[in-house]
Amino acid sequence: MERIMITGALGQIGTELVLKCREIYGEENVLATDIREPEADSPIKDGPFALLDVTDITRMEEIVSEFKPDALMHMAALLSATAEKNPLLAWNINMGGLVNALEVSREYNLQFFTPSSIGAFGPTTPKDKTPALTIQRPTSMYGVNKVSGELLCEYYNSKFGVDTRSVRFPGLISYVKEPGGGTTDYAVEIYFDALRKGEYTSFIDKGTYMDMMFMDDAIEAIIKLMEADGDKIKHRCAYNLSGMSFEPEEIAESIRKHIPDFVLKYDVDPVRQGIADSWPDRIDVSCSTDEWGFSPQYDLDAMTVAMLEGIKAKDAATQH
Ligand code: AKB
Repeated sequence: MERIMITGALGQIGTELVLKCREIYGEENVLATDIREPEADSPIKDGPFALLDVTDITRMEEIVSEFKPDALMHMAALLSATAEKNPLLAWNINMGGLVNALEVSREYNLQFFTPSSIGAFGPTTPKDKTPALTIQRPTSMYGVNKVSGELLCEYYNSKFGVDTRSVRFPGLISYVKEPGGGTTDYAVEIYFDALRKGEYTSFIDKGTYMDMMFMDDAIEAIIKLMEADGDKIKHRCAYNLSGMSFEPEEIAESIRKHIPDFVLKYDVDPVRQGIADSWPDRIDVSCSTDEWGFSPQYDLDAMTVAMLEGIKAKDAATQH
């Protein structure tokens, strides 16, 4: 990769991906695109930016032919809870955007990355040590989009030779840009509320295990997978990724090592709880470790330290 275009650049993953890629490949070589303008103080403004609605293929082609990237990272998508509230919109954005991005990659010979998710699994998938190749019968619209997307990436690789690469992300935990509309978002909100209010009300119930990962590990993984030799990439649909698995009481315990009086309460949202219950408890990442060297650095306690320090620094910066 030398010149990269990123869609959904103002989202939770996109923001940190753009900043890291600019650090590695040079500011002028990473084009951020999104459906809205960056805010006045956004660091994304320090490098090239273009407005792009990913359902508009003509505009996408225009941008690609001007910027001349050699890689496209397609991050624009609605997350699980939002998709469940508006399934048709989710289909149009998640599938319409993806097929446009794949078409443009085929036409301009771009290396391609897009994330899948643990949402691509469903209630009939093995819940523990879920293998990379297994039953995928999701019951949410987001899951339907993700399985279809995985198959579409595999198809563009085998049919047209597009160098497609993808991972199934677990819940991603970060403080730079907060997520929106996901089932795993409770595990981000809990850190912000722990520091700012000393308590948090979780919409996900006690005892619900889901895979999670700290954002730094997620960004490292994307870059490592994209830079890996093509002949090591045996799976063109998506690789399982995870840094840890926990339930709400365990993250609360980790927070109490730093904020002893932290209080965790529950007000369970049936929609998001239903989605969480249909996902695996703990997936197996050995395929990613063995084939292209995936090696996450953060466990729950290390992530808690990084999150609390990061949010404190962010809050201090906005107070000055
Ligand atoms: C969501 O909760 O929708 C996402 C995901 C796991 O894909 N964070």
